[in-house]
Parts: sequence; C-alpha cells; structure tokens
Amino acid sequence: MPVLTDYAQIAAGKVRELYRVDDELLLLVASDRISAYDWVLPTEIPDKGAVLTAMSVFWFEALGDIVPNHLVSDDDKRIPDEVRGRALLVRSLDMVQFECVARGYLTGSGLVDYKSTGTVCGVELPAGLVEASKLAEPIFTPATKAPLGEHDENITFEQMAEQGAETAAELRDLTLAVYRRGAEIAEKAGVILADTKLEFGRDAAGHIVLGDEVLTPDSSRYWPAEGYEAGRVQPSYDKQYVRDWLTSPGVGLGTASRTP
Ligand code: Q0Z
Repeated sequence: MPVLTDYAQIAAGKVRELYRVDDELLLLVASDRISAYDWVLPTEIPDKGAVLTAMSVFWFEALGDIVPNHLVSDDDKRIPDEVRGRALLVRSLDMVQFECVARGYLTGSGLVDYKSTGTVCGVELPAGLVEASKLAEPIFTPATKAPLGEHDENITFEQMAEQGAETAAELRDLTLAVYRRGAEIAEKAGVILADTKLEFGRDAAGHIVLGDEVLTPDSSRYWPAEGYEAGRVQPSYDKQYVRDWLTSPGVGLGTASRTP
C-alpha cells in the first residue's frame, strides 16, 4: 500500500518502499516499522526510519573512496515533506542479481553451512570453529536474491562467476574492502561488524555502484565488543530486545501481520 501520492511505487519491502521519481532517479523510503522473525509488528518505532537513513548516509560518505554509490541527496525539493529525513534520492541502477556478503565471523547461515560441509559458499574453513568464531580473514559469501518473502540462497564464488567472471571478481574485491573499512570504523566505536550484505548495480555508463542501504543493522550484524566470546550466540545490536520479548511467555500473535 503506497504512502506517497507524488510518485509511483515500484517496490515494497517489509519496512521500506521504493518510488520512481523520473527516468534517472528513485526515492528510497525507510519507514518506522519494525520486523522480527519475518513479521511486521503493529507498533512503530519513532524515528527508526530516520536513524537508518542517517546511517546509510554516514557510511556512503565513509566508503566514497572505495566505491561510488547511488546517493544523490538526502535533502532535496523532490523529497516529499512527509518522508523528509527518512528518504534518499538515489540514482536508478541496473541492479546486480546477487547479494554480496562479507563475513568476518561465523554465524547465521554461514555457521549452518559450515557445520554440514566445513565450508561456507565453497570457502574451506579450518576445523573446530564455533558460533561467533572470528575468521582468520574475512570471506566473500555471495547469495542469489530470493523472491520477496523467501530467503536468499548461498552460492559459491564459482557459481556467481558463471554469470561473468570479471564482474564477480570486482564485486568480491569491493565487498571485502567495504567490510574491512566498516569493521575498522565500528571497532573504534566498540562494536564488532560480524558480517554485512551489500547490493550493487551498474550506472548508465556501466560502472559498478554501491546501492540500497549500507552497513545498517538491517543489512549487517553488529555485536557489542564488550563481552564478546566465541562459542555462544552474541546479542545482535538492533532488535534482540524485541525478539526476546516476542518469545517471552504470554506474548501471543496479537495484531502482528506476516508479510506478504
Ligand atoms: C533497491 C528495495 C524495496 C526498498 C531495487 N538505486 C537503485 N536502482 C534500482 N533499483 C534499486 C536501487 Cl536502490 C532497488 N531495491 C531493494 C526494495 C524497498 C529497497 F521494496 N530494489
């Protein structure tokens, strides 16, 4: 259900919307909605969209010497008042059909794959790693983009390279460079960047451009550095409290709505 009347909506996620501004530009809107366990909760979080939007702007700036990005403006006449502060005017890209993930720590789907095969996306890892183990070097673990509502599927670099070896290598190198920069900046703030998922596209000139949201807690796992210990699940920085509350006794489904 589009919220803006100024522009045509071209995509909607659980907590974000995308609108077409003109042939070259899109409007990426972050709502104040929150999702957990793939459900959108009935209560909005004031300014959540603005905070996430500000994080992406911060990171686009901090990564600008590594890779160009799609950000045109966060403060432009073409951004309607009702979404100003939580919307970005961005360059429309031809999106790469892979999720580009870098992992510096083993958790989530990476840990699942490692436990059954000793590898993650074809990358062999040493024996004996456990939940939240730090990897000797960050690894590139691409995934195919699943249809909305489904989960991405991990693939090997070789599978990705079947669609273009040069592009795959460029995306891998950029993804790892972004992860290293992000982890270094996060570390100075007392935060571990466990992993991150990037989305790239090509601009009209064919150059690779970093798109979507970047290094937000919705696209990345951040853990407090204090108390970090391999071998147990770390508290994920963004919505651990919400997940804990949802799984606590006496909390039913209420009026939460599952999407789609
Ligand atoms: C991003 C998404 C959704 C928000 C397409 N610069 C771009 N050019 C072309 N396409 C995109 C971008 Cl960012 C693009 N998404 C993901 C979906 C709400 C973002 F429903 N999809």
